[in-house]
Amino acid sequence: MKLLQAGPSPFVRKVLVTLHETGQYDEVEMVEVAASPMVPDPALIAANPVGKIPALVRADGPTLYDSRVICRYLDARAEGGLYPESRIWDTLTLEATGDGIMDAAVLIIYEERFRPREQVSMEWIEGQWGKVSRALDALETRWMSHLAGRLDMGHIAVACALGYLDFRHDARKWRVGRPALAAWYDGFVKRDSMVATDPTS
Ligand SMILES: N[C@@H](CCC(=O)N[C@@H](CS)C(=O)NCC(=O)O)C(=O)O
Repeated sequence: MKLLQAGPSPFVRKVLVTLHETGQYDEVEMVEVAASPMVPDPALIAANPVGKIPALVRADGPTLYDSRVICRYLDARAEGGLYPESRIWDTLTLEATGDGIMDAAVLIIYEERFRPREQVSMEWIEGQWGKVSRALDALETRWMSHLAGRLDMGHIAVACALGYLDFRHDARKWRVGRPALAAWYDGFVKRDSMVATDPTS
């Protein structure tokens, strides 16, 4: 299998953490591509018409794209138990919450990176941060008992989202007012899979 990926993408990190947690990391070759909404990499578009990473090229089937699809496939392949049937809807909703934080956090970076300075909208950026902030509050108030439980894909998505906030939006200080989530993350980030995929190292 080949994983089309680039730099510190939190969506790619979800896949990498899943590969580590399910013991499949050595079965995947990493292929660096350029993920840009303005000038998409031809190699990436050939694999994923939407032009986004991650994409997983398989020898025995069509290419998979979108981290949710890839992670679920990898988990099924290794029987990793990251999508437990007994709490599947909670797990998927928590994964969507982590992904939603990533989407908004990445779009803030894109607004600043890809738009001419005079077109950058602070209102739009703050709207995106509002999504991040509300999702973090929901994690703090409603999801801590789930996060304290056995590892599933919800944990991985939330941890990758928080790691991305540390990496790109440190100045926003997401930990302030969210002590339970901060304590959970400070423990989770010590897992081997998180250490091995740390975007700052
Ligand atoms: N829902 C997708 C989101 C992936 C995504 O947004 N990837 C970004 C990099 S972090 C990307 O490829 N952006 C290029 C673009 O928007 O054209 C997933 O879960 O894989």
